[in-house]
Amino acid sequence: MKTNLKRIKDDIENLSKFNATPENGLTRFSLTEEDRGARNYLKKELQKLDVEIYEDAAGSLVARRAGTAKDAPVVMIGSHFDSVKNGGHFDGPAGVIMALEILRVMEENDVKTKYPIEFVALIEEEGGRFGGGVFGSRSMTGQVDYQELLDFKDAAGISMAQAFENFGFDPTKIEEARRDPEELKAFIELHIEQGPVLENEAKDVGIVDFIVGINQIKVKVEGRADHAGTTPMEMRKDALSSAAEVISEIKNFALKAGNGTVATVGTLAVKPGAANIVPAEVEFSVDIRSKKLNCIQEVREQIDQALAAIKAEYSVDYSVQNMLMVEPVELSEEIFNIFKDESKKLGLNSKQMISGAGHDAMIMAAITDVGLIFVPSKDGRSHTPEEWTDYEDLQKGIELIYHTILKVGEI
Ligand code: HGY
Ligand code: MN
Ligand code: MN
Ligand code: MN
Repeated sequence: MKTNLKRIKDDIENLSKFNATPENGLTRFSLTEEDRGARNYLKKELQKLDVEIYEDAAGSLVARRAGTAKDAPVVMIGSHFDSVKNGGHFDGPAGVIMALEILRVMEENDVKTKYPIEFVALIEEEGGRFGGGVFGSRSMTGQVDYQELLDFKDAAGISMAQAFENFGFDPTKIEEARRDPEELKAFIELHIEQGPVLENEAKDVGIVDFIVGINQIKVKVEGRADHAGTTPMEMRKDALSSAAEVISEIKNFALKAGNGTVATVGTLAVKPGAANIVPAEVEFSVDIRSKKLNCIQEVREQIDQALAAIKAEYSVDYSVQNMLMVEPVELSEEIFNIFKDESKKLGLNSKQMISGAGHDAMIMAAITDVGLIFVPSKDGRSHTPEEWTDYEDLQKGIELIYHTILKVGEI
C-alpha cells in the first residue's frame, strides 16, 4: 500500500492558499472566508470518494467511509484545519490530509474495513479567533453549550454565535455535535511535533503516551483613566503598571511549581491606549501547562493572590475568565503498542513522547481510545511562518497511521 507523495504535497500547498496573511505565514481563523476556501477544497477532494460528507453542528467537516460490520463504532482520523495568527502550513493540516490520503488509498486498493472510517477536519482548535480552543473536539464530547458561543468573542467583538450565523450555521444547534461514546472505536491523530526532539535524535516518528494539562485564562485589570501629566503618582489607579507587577511574577510561579510547568502571557491589550493617558483597563491571557494538575492549580492560586495584592495596593479591580481547562491525559496503551509494533514493521524508528502542545486528541480521550503520533518539525519551530515538515517525513507518519488503523480495526 503506497500513499502518494505528490498528492500529500499538493494538499498541503492547496490548503495553504486559503490564508489571510500570505505575506507573513498562514492565518486561517474559523468561520472566515479562508475557512470556507479550505473547507470547500476538502469537500471537493472528498466528493471524489465513496464517502458520506457532512458538517457537524460545530462546523467540523466529517466524511464517513462505510465498514463491513453493520452499526460498528467508527475509527475517527484527522486533526484541525484552523491556524494561529501568522502560523505555519503544517500545524493541523498535516493530520487532516493524513486522513484524506488514507481514504483515497483505501478506495484505490478497494480496502474493506470492519469498522467505518471517519475523516474529521476539526474547527477552532487553536482558539486563534475566539480564544479557548479545541472547540470542534469539545463539541463532540459535549463540553460546549450555546452560552459559550454567546460569551466567546473575536477581536472585533463578534460572538461565535454571530459568526456561526454569518457563516450559515445555526449556533442554537451546537449541542447536536455531541457524539455518543458507544459509536466511537478510536480517535487517531497525526500532528507535527512542534519541538526539536525528533529531528535532534533523527527519529522518524514520536508516539505520544501523555498530553499535558492546560489552563488558559483571560485577566482583566480595571483602573482609571487620568491625565498622564497632571495626576500625581500616588493618586493613580494605573491598570497597566499594576498588572505588570503580576505579569512579571508569572514566570517565577511556573519555575517554582517545577515538573516542567510552563506559563505564558501571550496577549496584552491596553485601553484607552494613548501615551498621555494613564491606562484605565488592561486585558491579558495566561496559558499554564503542566503534566501535573496540582502544579497548574498552584500557579493559578499564586496569580489570584498577586491580583488580590494589586487590588489592595492600588485600588484597581480585576476579573478572571476561564477560557480552557483540560486535565493531563494518558493516551490508550493499546493503540500506543500497535503504533510501536507497526512502526517496527515499517522500519521506522520511533520515540515515546509526552506532548507539551495541546491537541484535539486530549479532548477526545474523554469519550474514546486515542492515539497520537508526531512527525518531525524542522529546527523544532512551530506557530511561526518558518514551520516546516519534510513531505517524506509526513508520508512516513501517514503510512504508520494507515497500518495502525487496520490493526485497531481488528481489536
Ligand atoms: O496551544 C496548543 O498547544 C495548540 O497548538 N493549540
Ligand atoms: Mn497549534
Ligand atoms: Mn495543532
Ligand atoms: Mn527527514
